[in-house]
Amino acid sequence: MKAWLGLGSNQQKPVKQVRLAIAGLANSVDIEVLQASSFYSTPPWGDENQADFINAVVQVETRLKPLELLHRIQEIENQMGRERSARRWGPRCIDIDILLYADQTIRADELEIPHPRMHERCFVLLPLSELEPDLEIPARGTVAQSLLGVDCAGIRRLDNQVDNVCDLFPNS
Ligand code: A4P
Ligand code: MG
Repeated sequence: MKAWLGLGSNQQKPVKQVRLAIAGLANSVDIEVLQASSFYSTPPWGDENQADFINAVVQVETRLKPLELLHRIQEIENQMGRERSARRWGPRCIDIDILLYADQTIRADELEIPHPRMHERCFVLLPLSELEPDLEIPARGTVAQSLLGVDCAGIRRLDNQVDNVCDLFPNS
């Protein structure tokens, strides 16, 4: 199955954290990273009293079922030292969210797909549109259509992007 994941960090050298998370995904059994977006510097959404984020999205191919994929990305977050605080939408060294999983819609406490806030976040839609603007978000229309309705002020694409996922793994 193909899935789209969103990555975000605003602590402990965020560019490095996002690169490490992509490497962690690519090195994970049963997950293949197919493509990675540029990295974007983005103003904090939801809780504005914190540092800017680095955000990116990746497309993966996986045989893991949705909940198995969620648990795997949580393992990667934990290995990277993610500490969960009670502060909603607060600072984090790494956050990996499942945005889309094939064309599935899942509404459970532990896992909601599509990610319930993805269609209102430029920091998700802009990197997604770079890779697949015509991608359908179930019940929301395409990524490009959703992007027209969101505020992208202050978002900046970085130059030191991951042009080629293989650059991260020169020996593999
Ligand atoms: N969960 C449910 N659905 C999903 C899904 N599709 N993917 C549950 C991943 N997790 C999902 O997540 C809390 C719980 O959500 C998990 O236990 C899982 O069962 P978490 O990663 O522990 O906590 P969180 O990420 O802080 O929670 P939340 O409310 O999902 O935060 P968001 O919505 O991810 O927002 N501003 C900018 N510019 N860039 C950002 O990346 N990120 C956030 C976090 C806020 N503002 C931001 C950014
Ligand atoms: Mg999360």
